[in-house]
Amino acid sequence: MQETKNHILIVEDNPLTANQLKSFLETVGYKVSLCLNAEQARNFLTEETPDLIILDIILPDTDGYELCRWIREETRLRLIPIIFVSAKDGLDDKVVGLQAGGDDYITKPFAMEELLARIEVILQRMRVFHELSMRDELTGSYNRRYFNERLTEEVHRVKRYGRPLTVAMIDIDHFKQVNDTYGHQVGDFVLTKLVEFLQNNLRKSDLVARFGGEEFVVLLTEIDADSAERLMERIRSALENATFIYNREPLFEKISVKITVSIGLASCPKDATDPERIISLADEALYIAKNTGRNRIVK
Ligand code: GH3
Ligand code: MG
Ligand code: MG
Ligand code: MG
Ligand code: MG
Repeated sequence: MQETKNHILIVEDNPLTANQLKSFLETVGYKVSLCLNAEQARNFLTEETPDLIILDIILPDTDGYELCRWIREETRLRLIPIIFVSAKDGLDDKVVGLQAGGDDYITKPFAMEELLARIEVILQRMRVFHELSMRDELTGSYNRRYFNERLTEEVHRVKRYGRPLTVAMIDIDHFKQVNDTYGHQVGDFVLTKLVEFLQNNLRKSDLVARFGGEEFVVLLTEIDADSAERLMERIRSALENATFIYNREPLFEKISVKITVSIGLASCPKDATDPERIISLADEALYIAKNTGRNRIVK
């Protein structure tokens, strides 16, 4: 069914309703957490980021509307789908719920099947949304936003477990000439091929992202500066010897393109332990690589 179990938070003060719902959702494969009031839910949400929240409105402390508004104001939580489940069945109640930021509203008593169907529609849409929001459209690599998120997480891991990471900033040399010589379409093709090349020559755990234009960044986990330099040097040299062949329609004329790249490296914790600082050090190293002849690595 689900690849990784989706995590649903139920906020419901009636223990009987709450537990029925919980065991039903667990039976169909969800991981379920339960909070019996708004205060508990707030505490839970400062630690955890569930995939969806089922929210009762009448709670012993703050009401569900208020909790929903609070969730919508928290950056990390604001996109979590919220389904109100309430005995309040007035038109006004529903409108207020949706205006507070609820994605859906279902009245008690309800059929479990209906709630489940609504949950699945929303989660399916969220999966598509997440997939799109982390990818670069042209190359299919991760995008800069996703890279930044992951770098922050990985830096925490470095601090916790002490295993280093290295960031490689990669910029294609004289890429403008590729566009000028062969046209933008071939340029786009080369960008896509470069991503493929990097992914094929890196470890599965390494993350390739498009940082902007013809600049890419690789997040190399559990690897220090020296090993990362050896790894990236192999890639730099393999790329220097590779030829990308574009079949230009309609005659499928073969266009051979060769590129080189300049690479700047920065490692955590050796060079810096702040994500932004790591990126700017890699960028500075890249700048030096560019100014000392290109087609080289600087760390
Ligand atoms: P350098 O060695 O100094 O990096 O030279 P360069 O020509 O690679 O660098 P410059 O910054 O002068 O030019 C980058 C070029 O990359 C210009 C821009 O049109 C091209 N570019 C950026 N994004 C895309 C894209 O999505 N598709 C294509 N085809 N070209 C792109
Ligand atoms: Mg209640
Ligand atoms: Mg360039
Ligand atoms: Mg550039
Ligand atoms: Mg730059």
